[in-house]
Amino acid sequence: MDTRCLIVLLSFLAALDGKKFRCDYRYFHNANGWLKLHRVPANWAEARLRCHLEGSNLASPLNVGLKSAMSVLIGEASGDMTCGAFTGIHAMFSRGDLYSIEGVPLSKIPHTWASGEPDNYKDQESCIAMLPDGNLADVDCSDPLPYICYKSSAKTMVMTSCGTTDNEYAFDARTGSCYKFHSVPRTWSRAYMACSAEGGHLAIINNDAEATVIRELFAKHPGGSMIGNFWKDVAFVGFHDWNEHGEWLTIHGETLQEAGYAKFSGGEPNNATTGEYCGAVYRTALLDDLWCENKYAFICEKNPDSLLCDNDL
Ligand SMILES: *[C@@H]1O[C@H](CO)[C@@H](O)[C@H](O)[C@H]1NC(C)=O
Ligand SMILES: [Ca+2]
Ligand SMILES: [Ca+2]
Ligand SMILES: [Ca+2]
Repeated sequence: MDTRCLIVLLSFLAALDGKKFRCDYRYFHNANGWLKLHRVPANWAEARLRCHLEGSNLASPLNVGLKSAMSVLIGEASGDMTCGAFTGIHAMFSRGDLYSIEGVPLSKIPHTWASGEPDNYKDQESCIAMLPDGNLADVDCSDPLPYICYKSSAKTMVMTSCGTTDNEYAFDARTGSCYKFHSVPRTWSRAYMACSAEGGHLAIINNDAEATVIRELFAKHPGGSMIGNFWKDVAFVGFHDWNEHGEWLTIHGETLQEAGYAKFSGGEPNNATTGEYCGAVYRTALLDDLWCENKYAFICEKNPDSLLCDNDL
């Protein structure tokens, strides 16, 4: 094989690598995995959760390869990133005990501090940011910063027909959508975030066939299969009163009638407890209003193609 063929072959393999996890992540050989820069600043806890929900970890410069990949991303975004980006290094569990998300202690992470750091300013700095020059600083976990998520390529992943490596999404030919039942309960807003991070959205029931799909999903998740002290006969889905109490619209802005399914359960919506402004379904797939801040199971829906980014088409 001549060199030109080899280069073509290698770049082809690199392109495949780049698609094995998700197209919004970029593969870095020296980091042995995929990274994604989140430019919209978030506090550390939100950043950790979003990476987790995307199937990755808030990135830390665990080795020189990861550090250089993170520096590339921070460098490309510099200008809006003079304060750097959050790393996964934190002391959330015990002040002063700094570990990466993966549990690697700071003493085992090669690092240099920016001048004057760490200073634990006002005794309020329990998270570690990486500056554009690669040096670290301790910062306030509640101040929003951009951040980077990392997915190691150590485990092989399979891209399913749902356009994701998350094999909990299952395609249903009756609707042409993929569905995932989340049995880890979350508030409605966190449920929305989880579906969005997975490349989907809280399920929108568009017809009776889809209501049947939802009923069958529930049947596969009997109450006894879910861990925790929450009501197991309801799940959040994609409609809301958009804070105009009284009118229900889907998260895509349609009335329930326009969306194609507006069957509330008998007596619902009843605006019980402290006011119920978030959309849910019973096991029957009949609709219910629920208190947004309570935690319940939820159902995500995903277009099988929706994680294809523009540059893949
Ligand atoms: C729902 O209940 C809350 C609390 O009781 C009340 O303040 C609110 O006006 C009710 N909303 C509607 C649309 O009935
Ligand atoms: Ca500091
Ligand atoms: Ca739908
Ligand atoms: Ca209700």
